[in-house]
Amino acid sequence: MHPTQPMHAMHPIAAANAALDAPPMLCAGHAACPGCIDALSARHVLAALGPDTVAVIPPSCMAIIAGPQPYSSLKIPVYQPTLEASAAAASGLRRALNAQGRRDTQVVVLAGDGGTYDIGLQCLSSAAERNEDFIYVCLDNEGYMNTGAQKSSSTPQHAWTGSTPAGKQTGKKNLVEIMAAHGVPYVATASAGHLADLRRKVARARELRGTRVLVLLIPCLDGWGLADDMGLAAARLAVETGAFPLYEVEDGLRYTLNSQRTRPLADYLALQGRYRHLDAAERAALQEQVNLGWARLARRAAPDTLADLSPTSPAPQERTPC
Ligand SMILES: Cc1ncc(C[n+]2csc(CCOP(=O)(O)OP(=O)(O)O)c2C)c(N)n1
Ligand code: SF4
Ligand SMILES: [Mg+2]
Repeated sequence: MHPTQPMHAMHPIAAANAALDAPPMLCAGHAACPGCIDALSARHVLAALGPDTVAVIPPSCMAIIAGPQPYSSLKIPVYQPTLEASAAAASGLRRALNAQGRRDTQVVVLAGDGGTYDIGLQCLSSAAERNEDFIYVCLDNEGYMNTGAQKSSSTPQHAWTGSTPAGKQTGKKNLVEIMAAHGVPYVATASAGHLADLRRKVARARELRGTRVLVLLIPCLDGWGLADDMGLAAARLAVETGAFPLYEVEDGLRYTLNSQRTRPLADYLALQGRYRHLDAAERAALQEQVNLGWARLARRAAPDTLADLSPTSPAPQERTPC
């Protein structure tokens, strides 16, 4: 418990777990770091998908949380591929299920950012180009966390990691834009700090076919230097400061912004040990990056953004899910 919380207050994670409105597919007693919202996020995603789901989980915190068979914490079948092969494994599972006539069984990937932004990106890009029929959830904790917090291409600029002790020199790769540029049916960001929005997006992804991608921000208690009850608070601040805007992109074209920017980035940075070494210029530079990213997103989500597309312009290439 945080010292400022009253003793009788429910732990934020317990409160978010209590908000589950379907039977849990992820049981208690798993191996996540206490207080981490990786498990909480997966629990809500899987509950929204339901029991007729097969999971693909590459090496990551989520693989540790799922645990080895026969001691899995998940109530659904799990296939653990190599770190680079999640999207190929999901493609193959989808085709095998289709061959068995199980077209309604969902295939979901639960992968980390290292396995998505870096090591599995070629594989995910190929699957997206074929519009393979699965839901890909990136549990983005902005680093290779279960191996000791090394930087990934999702780590933001200036953040400390075990392999960037003076702060990362380059910026965070924009996975949503990369996937949206593939023209897949659905790409969205979501957060366990905004559960109703998260559940709605999983439900939306579930009703579509083809490659659907959800990016969930997972503040890593250890890797980000957070107190063990600050995971949800950090997730909410990421959204409220615009560091992690909630938005959706359909067919690579239609942008919908689902969150507002109500606080300065400094509130989010102050919570985290990984930014403790920053000077004022670096803090200002990060705020400027957020401002630019927000302005670009707001312009894409503006109602008249698609108005310029002439009805006579060539129709996008017709694609059906494999
Ligand atoms: C090709 C390859 N390189 C390195 C590893 C070792 N490894 C296992 S898990 C992992 C970290 C994965 O990071 P991420 O995907 O971000 O998941 P997280 O642990 O942060 O949840 C690494 C480097 C591996 N399994 N395969
Ligand atoms: S290493 Fe970080 S992201 Fe992984 S389970 Fe622990 S707190 Fe969560
Ligand atoms: Mg990671």
